[in-house]
Amino acid sequence: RDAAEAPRSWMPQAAPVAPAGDDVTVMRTAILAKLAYALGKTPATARDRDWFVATALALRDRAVAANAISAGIVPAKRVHYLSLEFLIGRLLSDAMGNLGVAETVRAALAGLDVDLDAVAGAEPDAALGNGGLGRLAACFMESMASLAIPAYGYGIRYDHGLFRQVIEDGVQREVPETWLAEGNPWEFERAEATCEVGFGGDVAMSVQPDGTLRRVWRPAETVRAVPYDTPVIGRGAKHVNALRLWAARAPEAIDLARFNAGDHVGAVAERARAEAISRVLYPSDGTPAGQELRLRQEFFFTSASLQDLVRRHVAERGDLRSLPDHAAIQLNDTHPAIAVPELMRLLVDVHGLSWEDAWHVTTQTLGYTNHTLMPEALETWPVELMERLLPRHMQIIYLINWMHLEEVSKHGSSPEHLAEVSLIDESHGKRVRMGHLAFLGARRVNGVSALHTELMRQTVFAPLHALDTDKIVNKTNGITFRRWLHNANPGLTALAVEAVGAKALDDPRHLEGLAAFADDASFQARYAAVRRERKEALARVVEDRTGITLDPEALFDVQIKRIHEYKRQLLNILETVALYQAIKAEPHRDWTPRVKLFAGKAAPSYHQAKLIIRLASDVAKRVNADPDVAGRLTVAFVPNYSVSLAESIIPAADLSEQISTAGLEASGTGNMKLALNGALTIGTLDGANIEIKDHVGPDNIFIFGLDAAGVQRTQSQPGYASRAIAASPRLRAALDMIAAGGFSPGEPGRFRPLVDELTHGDRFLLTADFDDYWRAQREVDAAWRRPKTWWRSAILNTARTAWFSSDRTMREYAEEIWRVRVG
Ligand code: 4GP
Repeated sequence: RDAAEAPRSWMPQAAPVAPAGDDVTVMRTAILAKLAYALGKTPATARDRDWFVATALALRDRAVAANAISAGIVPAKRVHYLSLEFLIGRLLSDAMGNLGVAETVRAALAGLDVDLDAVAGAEPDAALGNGGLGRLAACFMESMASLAIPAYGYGIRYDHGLFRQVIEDGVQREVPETWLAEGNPWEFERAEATCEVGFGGDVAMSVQPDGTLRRVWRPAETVRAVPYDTPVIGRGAKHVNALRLWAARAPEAIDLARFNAGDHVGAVAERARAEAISRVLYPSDGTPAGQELRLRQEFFFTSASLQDLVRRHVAERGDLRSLPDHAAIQLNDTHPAIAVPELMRLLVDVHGLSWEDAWHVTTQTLGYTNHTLMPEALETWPVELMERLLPRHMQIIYLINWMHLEEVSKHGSSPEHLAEVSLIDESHGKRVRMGHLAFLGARRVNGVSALHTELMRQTVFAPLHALDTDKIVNKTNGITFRRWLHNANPGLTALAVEAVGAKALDDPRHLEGLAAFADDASFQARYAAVRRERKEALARVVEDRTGITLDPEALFDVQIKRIHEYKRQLLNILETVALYQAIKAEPHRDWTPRVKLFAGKAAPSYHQAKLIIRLASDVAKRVNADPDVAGRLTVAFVPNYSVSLAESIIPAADLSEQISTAGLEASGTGNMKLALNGALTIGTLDGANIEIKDHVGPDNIFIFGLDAAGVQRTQSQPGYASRAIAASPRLRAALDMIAAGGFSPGEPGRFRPLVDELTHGDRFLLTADFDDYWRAQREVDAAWRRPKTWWRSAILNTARTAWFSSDRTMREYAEEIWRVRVG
């Protein structure tokens, strides 16, 4: 195990949640019983991992007990959140926090001479997601449980989550991640609820007893979907939901005849093919899939989830026509968009509803959330592949499309318009537009920030929006404060509770009361002390992982997220190089000491992104070794970014880099986590940054660069990059140094592809924004030198970001999209 992820002395000792009067002895006995009877171990033979499993099992019992109260009661309406990704991280502190037993568990273990932090460090991260979209799903699950919204999360139980990132000489290497290697104590296998999912084959007609004809899909291949349920415990354990993840299994574990004939490998070939579906999380993030396996994954979990909820509805209510009254189904991006024809198939072909009734049920039940407008990330599937893998679904899609185009042409429509709104894109081979399909099948379609939603209306979905202007709504993202403040930053939470009362734990709007302390010198000092302690802890982690020593006195400037050109880590690195050159030129000036931290994974096949990681590492190597800048500038790329690493970086950050090209970051959620923990944002007017600025106030955020309209204007004027470079000696010098091998003396041409992209094209407008970014960074330097105003701004960030709680987001979905009761 990675030592850097281990013991975190901060965990629950300062936890704000009062011990629930829970008897330490009872807890200790429960843990010891699990250790003995579920693991077959004694305290003398138990490793940290064993203690973790025993503790998790003891807590799971309590979740089950809490759930027993609501189990058996059929709720009026349930939410079903379908997501190919759930980026959960560790669950132990969530479970302890929401069960209200953090102190009890710590004391129970301490009495056995066991350190809770070491035990917590033994839990692997459940990294069943790539980035923002998957982490959002995890925050939503936690908030729904805390708000007592009855819900199922549905996804895939990948054997291997997001790859482990190893950095060797600056180069990212992907190593398989093995979170299930020693089992998973949180989950229950529910083999009895297994579903069968088909692929391929053909479509036949069958005569029903009443003489009517029905189409029947006869799949050539069947895969079994076995559900595993993880309890999702809400705050105070008043409500528990389930995250139901499907594992793929072959109908026959082995071909015995083949095995006995001596073909030992061939005998399990079918099984390997079936189980490949839940083997690995698709490691890409925003690059075109184009892989049959990906489509198999999408259909696999969507079909199993729909079968599951349809079966439950029939058992509880009988008639499927009432499905929209009792079930809402949310499609997290287009990955489950195949739900539209699959639900139609289940309703019409399997349950005998009329097409009209089925379409009504479908379009009243489904909702669709879009997370990106980048053309390369909008899913389309070749018609040929769909026809081969899902022949009945392709027929249904054609029928939906035919009816839709008939309707559109009633109002007179040009062929160009019809081509735009069609479910089939015929511009380069025939492909199914999954975004269009989800749009037509959903009652509401939502964007994830105000700007993003507006851009959905104006760009990608403009022609469809014009046909139904009520359909697109905005639901600005949120984050769960219980993980990202209460558990990740207990020191700050304790300080806030002391200042404004424990009610802030239940309703973050009470954090606004902190604004009254923003100018209070002693409060500022305590707020700064909490930060200082987190920075020291982070410095230990970074030293451990990279060997780089950080000075906790310096300003900690962090950019932590997936590595992507549009997120512009390269802009940050260029500024770092320019700053390095400036310090070298005037080493005796009074520079503001800065630590630049980068962390994030690149998609394995995304070469430019991997080169950006390499540049960050090479710049770090040279800068950190140069005595002229020592104590003024330190750079580190921290490997293997994860939810757990985020939990230690975020409370330690002074400055949050949110510098995407305006119009391209749909929302961002790291921006919210960092602002909540009191880091000041340096950012563009993009995604939720705009709303963060509105909440914290323009004096407490550093905004720079082109806005979305400015980006569009600039992009329409070819040659902007060369003009910008010509106009900025500082940018030129930085680029020249990189291009001349200043950071790669052994291989001067190493970063040529990055420099070339900027000088010929610069799709993401780094050159256009560079000078203003430099200006804003120097403003940051100056602000850091005025501690009173800096801490004032930091406190105001914590006080004014309550609106970004995912509880608020979930309430809005519940009211306007799902029409389901909260609590
Ligand atoms: C991300 C967006 O890039 C990010 O802006 C947003 O905050 C997040 O979804 C949640 O809505 N998209 C993805 C993806 O992670 O895979 O498209």
